Amino acid sequence: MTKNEKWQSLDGVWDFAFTEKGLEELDIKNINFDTASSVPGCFDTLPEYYNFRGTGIYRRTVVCGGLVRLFSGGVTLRGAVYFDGALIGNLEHPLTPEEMIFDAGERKEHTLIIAVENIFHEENSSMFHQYYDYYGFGGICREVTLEELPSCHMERISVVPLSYETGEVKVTVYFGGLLPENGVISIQFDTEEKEEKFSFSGEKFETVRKVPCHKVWSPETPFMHNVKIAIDGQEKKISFGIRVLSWKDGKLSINDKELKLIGYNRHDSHPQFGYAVPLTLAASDLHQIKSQGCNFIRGCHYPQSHGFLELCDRMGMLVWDETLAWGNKEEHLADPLFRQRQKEAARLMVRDSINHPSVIMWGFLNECASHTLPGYELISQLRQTILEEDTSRPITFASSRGTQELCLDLVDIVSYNAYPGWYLGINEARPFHLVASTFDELLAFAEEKGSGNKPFIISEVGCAAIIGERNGERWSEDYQSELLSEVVKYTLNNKKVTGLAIWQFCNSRTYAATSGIIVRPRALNNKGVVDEYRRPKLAYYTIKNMLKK
Ligand code: ADA
Repeated sequence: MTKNEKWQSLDGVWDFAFTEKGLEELDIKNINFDTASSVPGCFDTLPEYYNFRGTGIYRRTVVCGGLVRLFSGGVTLRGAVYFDGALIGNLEHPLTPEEMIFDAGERKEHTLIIAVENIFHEENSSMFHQYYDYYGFGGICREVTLEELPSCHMERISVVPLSYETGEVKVTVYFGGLLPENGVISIQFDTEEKEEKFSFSGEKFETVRKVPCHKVWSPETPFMHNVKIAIDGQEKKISFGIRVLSWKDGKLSINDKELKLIGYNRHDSHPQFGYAVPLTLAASDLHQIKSQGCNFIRGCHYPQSHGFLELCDRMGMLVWDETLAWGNKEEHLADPLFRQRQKEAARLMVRDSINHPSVIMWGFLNECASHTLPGYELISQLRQTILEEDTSRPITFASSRGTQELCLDLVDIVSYNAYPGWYLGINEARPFHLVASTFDELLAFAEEKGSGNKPFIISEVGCAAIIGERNGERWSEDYQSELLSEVVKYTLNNKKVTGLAIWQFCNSRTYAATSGIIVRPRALNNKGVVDEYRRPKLAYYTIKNMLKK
């Protein structure tokens, strides 16, 4: 992350207005900003707008001039940005980091408006459908920053570790604006006194450097290095870790040491904050997870925030980062605009998170129709898109298609969501024996399809428990605890299973289903091992005891 005198955080108090109109119907010059709100924040967690659907309009002034980069860490569900009343661009990738570079004109006080709509659109191209099993909160959920840029500027930097033994890293700097024929770039690692200078031209500068006195990043030793990179008029400081991932012979390794991943799916969700989870709460979640002996988080089902990933980097937590989606159907996967947006979202996510050592795999399209031809096509396009940006991490997605799955040849890690003991075995009182048979069958299927040599992750498994219910039946804490202890035992005892992401860490807001046998009491997905306020259920302690042995 870059912080210098040209850079400003726009987080804080903004003027606010709400309207039931959609983004396209706004008359932006005639908005009555009658109240204030916070950025980041989800407006529909506030009492006046609780559960409302419409557009939240945020306004503030900002002093800047010349070429500027506006960065948004993520809005939901879609947004539009206005500068001095003129539309600058749209934010069409929910909860995904996006930026806009534009000319702000004279350096003075300007008016910035970000309007975000939480109205559902049900066309096939829509990125956020109402049926998703997570609530469609509306707001500017993550940070907003602004940087004034020189005419030739660094657009982004990636630092990819090449060897944990020698400390070699590949530094790539991408430039934008007016490209000089003979620019000078300087690179300085950590507290080194000397900076190295190089000349550059064109859009990209690439060099392999050996980091002086390097220390290796691992979950046990999460050591972070820094590099300061400067060109005329601009300086950026990037944090990175030196660790190398490999995936072969059914194993996923970090620095040649085999990993066993155990942890959770985690929604960035809280009843009072929606997706705008404060950093303190994210830190507290991670401490709770870590204190159980877990080392893995699947960031479901959207890219993770800067703050969260920074915490994971520093705490040695390993992360699966994925794009926003949920159970997308064949007709979505075949839609050209949906495809385009998914590919853009994957590119934005990878570019934004590439320097975080905690991110150890890329994912997309949770539980899509991956048993269909359109699914196969889009998954191969997404794989290609990610490989264009990063080849240092394995690619996966969570399949719910069991032995109908068509896309195992397109992933580096086979990942399956399955719910033995909950959705499977619904007519049995204690179907815990289904845990082993379900995952044994999926492992055998992967083998049969020629993907038996790929690491295998149980990317979701779990069951709901209402806090305080202790009658041993479904929906009780004891039932959840017994089921999850079977799952953890199976994972720990099975060499073929590389990882487990239990569904889920905390209860998360969704909708109360109106039909079907399995409903969502209190409009929450109640499968957390802690509830929505992070109060531990029995399973939390059971897992802790098993892992800490
Ligand atoms: C799916 C899905 C999760 C959640 C879960 C459940 O596997 O990927 O987001 O909805 O089911 O609780 O049923």
